Amino acid sequence: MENIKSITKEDIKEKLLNALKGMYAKELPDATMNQKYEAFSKVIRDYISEGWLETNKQYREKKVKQVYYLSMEFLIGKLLERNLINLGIRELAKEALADMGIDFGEIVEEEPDAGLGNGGLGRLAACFIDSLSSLELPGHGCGIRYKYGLFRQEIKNGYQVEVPDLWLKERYPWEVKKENRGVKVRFGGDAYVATVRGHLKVVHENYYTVKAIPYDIPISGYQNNTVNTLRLWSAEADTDEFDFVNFNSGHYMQSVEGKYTAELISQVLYPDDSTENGKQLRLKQEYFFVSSSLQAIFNYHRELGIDFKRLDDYVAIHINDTHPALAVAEIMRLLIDEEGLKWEEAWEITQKVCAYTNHTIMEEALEKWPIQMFKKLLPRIYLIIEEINRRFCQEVMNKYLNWNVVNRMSIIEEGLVRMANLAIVGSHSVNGVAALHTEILQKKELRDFHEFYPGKLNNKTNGITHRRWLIKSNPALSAMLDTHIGTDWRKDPVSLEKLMEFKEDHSVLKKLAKIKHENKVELARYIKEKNGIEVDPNSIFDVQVKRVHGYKRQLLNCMHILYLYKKLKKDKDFDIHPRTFIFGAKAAPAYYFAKNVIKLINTLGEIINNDPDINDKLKVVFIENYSVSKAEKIIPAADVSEQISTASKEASGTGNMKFMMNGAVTLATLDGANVEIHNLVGDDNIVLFGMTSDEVISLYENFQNDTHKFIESNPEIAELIASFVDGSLGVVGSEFSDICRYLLEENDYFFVLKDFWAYVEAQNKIEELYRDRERWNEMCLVNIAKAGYFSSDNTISKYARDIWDIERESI
Ligand code: B1H
Repeated sequence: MENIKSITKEDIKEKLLNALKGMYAKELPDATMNQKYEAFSKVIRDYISEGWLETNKQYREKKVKQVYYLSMEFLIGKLLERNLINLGIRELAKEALADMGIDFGEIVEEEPDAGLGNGGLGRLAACFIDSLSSLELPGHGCGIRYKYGLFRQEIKNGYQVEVPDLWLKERYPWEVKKENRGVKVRFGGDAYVATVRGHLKVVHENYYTVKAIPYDIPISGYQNNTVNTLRLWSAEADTDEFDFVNFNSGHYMQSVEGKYTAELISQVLYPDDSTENGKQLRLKQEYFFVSSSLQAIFNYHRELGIDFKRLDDYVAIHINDTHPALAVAEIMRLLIDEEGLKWEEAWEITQKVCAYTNHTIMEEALEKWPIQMFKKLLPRIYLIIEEINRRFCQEVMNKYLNWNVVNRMSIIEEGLVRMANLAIVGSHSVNGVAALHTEILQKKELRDFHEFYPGKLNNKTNGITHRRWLIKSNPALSAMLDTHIGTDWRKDPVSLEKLMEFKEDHSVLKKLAKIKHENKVELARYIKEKNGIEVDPNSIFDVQVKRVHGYKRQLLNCMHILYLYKKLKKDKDFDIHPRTFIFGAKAAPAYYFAKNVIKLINTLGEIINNDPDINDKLKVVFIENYSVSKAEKIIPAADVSEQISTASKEASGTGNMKFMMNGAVTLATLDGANVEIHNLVGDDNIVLFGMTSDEVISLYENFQNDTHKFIESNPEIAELIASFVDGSLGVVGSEFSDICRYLLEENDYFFVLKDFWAYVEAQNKIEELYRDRERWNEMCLVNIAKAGYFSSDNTISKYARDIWDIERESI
């Protein structure tokens, strides 16, 4: 890599001018902003390229063990500024651009957000590959190059409208197409065991193939020379196969159709978060990227001449949720059909190579595929899974002599292939994503497996990269930290703890408050520009940004806002510190309840923001199209972090960690990683409320339909619910029918009402704490100081040591 320190301003300027000439035959004054962005990114990519070559060379020459993180989602966001930071030239680049009359902010804004994920799961994958490179660990991401990422959200008349995300409309400067590294993926046909020249052999015939073309994105490390790869696969028609036949026989339309059918596979990301979709195309996507990734990995290692019986010395495969669980069967296929290994040998290696992360206990997220669909699409893989299952069930039967247990654990059951069971059986490690989540898996959801495979089920609490979520998104706080605790935290975020020394230092606390205030001013300016709403930076910025879901309970937040509003209107003596409630959230397009919640938030905003009686004490703001880049603007400006899921339902959460790192106070249930935040900061620096996960779980165990009774004995709550339908929110009564159905007919499945008063009380506590500003600032400081524990560097070090067995390799 170009020595980080030898890059000069003059060099950047000269290269940028040359790039503009080379790419567009343009001089600077004639270039559009997008051309400047693309040319500039190309210059930066070139700086990274040498490290990329060198990294690949060393990995190859030394045959180091590498991990491949298989994930349907990589929510990477923008890359330009991240790469500048990693090269150590953010300031230099700013100056170079300024010299040329280019505004840095504008150029950065030109980059599309690569929104190749839904939420936490996809963003976690992005943080993990970031950490792998910064820790100099040999590890790469493998995923799908969706032509359309997660839909863009527009709010029209308070409703969510989905618009396609054309992120590849212009050239994407960070990717490199590797045409020659393409592979073919087989679908359909017939698979059976036959005797060929006296030997039993598996035959797979009459299949069709789809071409998989990799696009590689360099993932640079923080001020080191490591550059790993994010490889995203794109589907293309295999023109060698049917196109020409059809063309020649005059079946022009059919051949074109074939092309579109093939390309459909990598066309669009399914927009469901924590819900399984069950469509055949989704299964096709899963096999497509699993097979192409593994074929490429096998090709690479075949070229290296390794002994496949020792594959686990060279390769670790990580299965991110069940979506890539087919990897288990695909590795078996490659080892047996292609490398000629025996079943037992292949199985031992497969288990050693694979590891799986579970991200949710929500029943509706569990992937189960109907056998008929599965068999038809992936006949060879189905045969393998049948055999894995036959052997596995035999083992379980031998141990327990009990069919009930076998049925519970079987991979194939009731006409369905259960992907979680496949992933668990085929892996040597299964991990949950927060201590509480893992405990629930061990005690409940995966209890049988925990007993059958002692030690396999372990915890790895999620993390976030402090490089994006602090260094990049909060430069003022970063600079202040440098001044007071030195710069060690940049490479070793746990040393943010040094800040604790200043817990009672009045001037440091004041500085923190000033930075927060400035970030709030900036967000207020943005809100004014985008929403046309005037918000006061002196009000409490109370933020809930995440996907909308019943269990995340945006409805609880809304009901509290409505409660405050009504109280302010009714009771002239009731006073509160001014509060700005900020939401950002996308709803899955077919999730009607969630869409109803978005309309409710916007309706509340419409009424409250324009009510002169309220006198600016309350504001409600919905930020359109929540994304990684929006999060980077919003989170540094938050005072209160809303983490209010029904206890036991949020596996971990990662937004909670980002807010903490930026000095917001968490208002939370004891769910997911909130439990660990609480343990770190102590009772005094977090505000907790609501039922515990044990209470929630036991309520579910004998679920009572007692919502109506509850409402009857709570007139204030009855009044709130009534206002959804009585026209007092300025909309017709049927407008919130999905919400009313949820509360009244579905018996408030996520216990919004049962936790309501506890939440009101917790919000009062927030208010009280905020009034004592010195005390509040102290809480902010403690949160920042303790946030290093949640750095994804910390998490990834544990994966590397305990699961993957990979080592640091300095380039
Ligand atoms: C999480 C998902 C998820 N858990 C299915 N499960 C999907 C499931 O497209 N699908 O089919 C997409 C996403 N996502 C989240 O993972 C958890 O809810 C969070 O609590 C957790 O922090 C995050 C990362 O572990």
